[in-house]
Amino acid sequence: MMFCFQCEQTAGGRACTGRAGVCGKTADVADLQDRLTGALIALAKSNPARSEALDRKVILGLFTTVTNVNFDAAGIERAIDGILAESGGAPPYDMEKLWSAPEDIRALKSLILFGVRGMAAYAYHALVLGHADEGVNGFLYTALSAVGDDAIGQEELLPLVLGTGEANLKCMELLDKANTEAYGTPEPTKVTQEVEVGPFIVVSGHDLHDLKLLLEQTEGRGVNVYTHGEMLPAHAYPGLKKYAHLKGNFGTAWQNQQKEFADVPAAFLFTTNCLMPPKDSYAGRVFTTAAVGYPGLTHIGEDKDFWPVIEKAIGLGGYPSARAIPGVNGGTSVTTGFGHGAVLSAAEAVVGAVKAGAIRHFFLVGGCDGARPGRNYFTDFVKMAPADTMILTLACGKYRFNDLDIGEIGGLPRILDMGQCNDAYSAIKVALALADAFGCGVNDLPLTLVLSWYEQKAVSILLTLLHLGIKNIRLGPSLPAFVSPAILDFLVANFGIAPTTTPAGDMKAILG
Ligand code: FSO
Ligand code: SF4
Repeated sequence: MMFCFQCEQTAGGRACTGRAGVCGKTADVADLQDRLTGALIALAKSNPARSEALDRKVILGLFTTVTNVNFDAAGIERAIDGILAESGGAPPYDMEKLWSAPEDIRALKSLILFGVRGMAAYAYHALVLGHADEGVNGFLYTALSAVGDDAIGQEELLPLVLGTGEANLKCMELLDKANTEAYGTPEPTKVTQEVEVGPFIVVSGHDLHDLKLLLEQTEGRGVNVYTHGEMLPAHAYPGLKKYAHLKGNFGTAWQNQQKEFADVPAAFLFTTNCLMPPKDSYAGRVFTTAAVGYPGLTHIGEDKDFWPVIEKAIGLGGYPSARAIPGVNGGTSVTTGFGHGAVLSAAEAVVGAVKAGAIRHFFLVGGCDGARPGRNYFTDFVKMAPADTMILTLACGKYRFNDLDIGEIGGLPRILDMGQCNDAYSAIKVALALADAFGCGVNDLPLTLVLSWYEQKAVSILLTLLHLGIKNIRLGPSLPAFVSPAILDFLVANFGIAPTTTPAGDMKAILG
């Protein structure tokens, strides 16, 4: 029987244990993902001779087990064989030992394991752009060894939990460097949600390198490219927006894909999560690459020859007339590109606006979106935010409100989209710079973090925020099932983490 409780939509708020998880992962695939994790742990414990190639395998192995990435048993089996071949004959660690460990040990090890799974996704995106960090990669082995250490105690695990956050900060910084060195500093950019006539490809996920390769391969072929989900911030990078056939953004957040992709005469490419089991009505048009996999879908391999995707788009032909695919609030355009480069270049004006009382408070309302009805909280919260407050946002949770026009303060839109989830790094940089400008600590700023979480990248980011000592984060729509009551008490006592309640109640508590 499967056991998985790594994401926010886990069954009954406890664990997915039946024949399949809420995400559609079958028990067989869950077992294989456990076996892959067990093989990675055995490898880490065997003190292997590290190499770039081995680090890459470990990074990809961890990334493969993130929610909504890989549902393909055959592909996961190959990954297991690849890891076992490196671990000197050591058998995979039995993950049952982790799932049945005392609940506080299990909670701490889960925070570490899920945190490094999320971090590995970022390490992978940096790696394909030629950037790696020994501190980051080395930590993956340290973390895996600790998860597989049956004698380790809470005192040793706690620093590793915060250490995961520290390593992830380095990793997000690395990815920020990789992205900006490759494609330039993001600039504020208005993105249409209207699709033009003619063949088109919709690219989802976080991997800018895959998008760039696809843009090169589609150039001059009469095939337009649209971003989806977490790929939206790509429009802000000079090195990507220069492609005239990168036209706009299609649809909203990941959980709406089964509805939004039906009957669309286009090809879809998933470079990362969040892939949902495709419906028959459009499965023949969905392609995967890198760590993503689903049985029956065409996978674009390491050669990154996207011709099957392009050919499919040409065959489907696109819409016969232009069509708007509005956001969840009916808006037909969104703005992105307010990373640390853009925001810090306006820092003087922002600091001045705070001092003059034009900006009373900043909210970072960001994180993942998901299917739970309670996630309306985040739309309502932003709608309710007073006119003298700014909303910083990032990741796919922003689709709850990024098509709203809630005005400007001092020439800056009140909603500033900082980018993908990994661009939490930008938010951290901005917060540290503001604290510097005001001569105070980050916790003394007029800034509150209201975070939505779904999968393991959000776990890694949360741990980074805790590592930085950021307090009083509000987390929703529900708290992680893998955090035991005692560990939650610890987080509340030391970091003031609070579950979201109601938008009005939280707003009142924050602004007084
Ligand atoms: Fe969303 Fe999915 Fe970026 Fe996540 S598309 S939920 S935290 O993968 O990674 O925000
Ligand atoms: Fe359940 Fe989430 Fe695990 Fe999928 S990833 S099996 S939904 S806990």
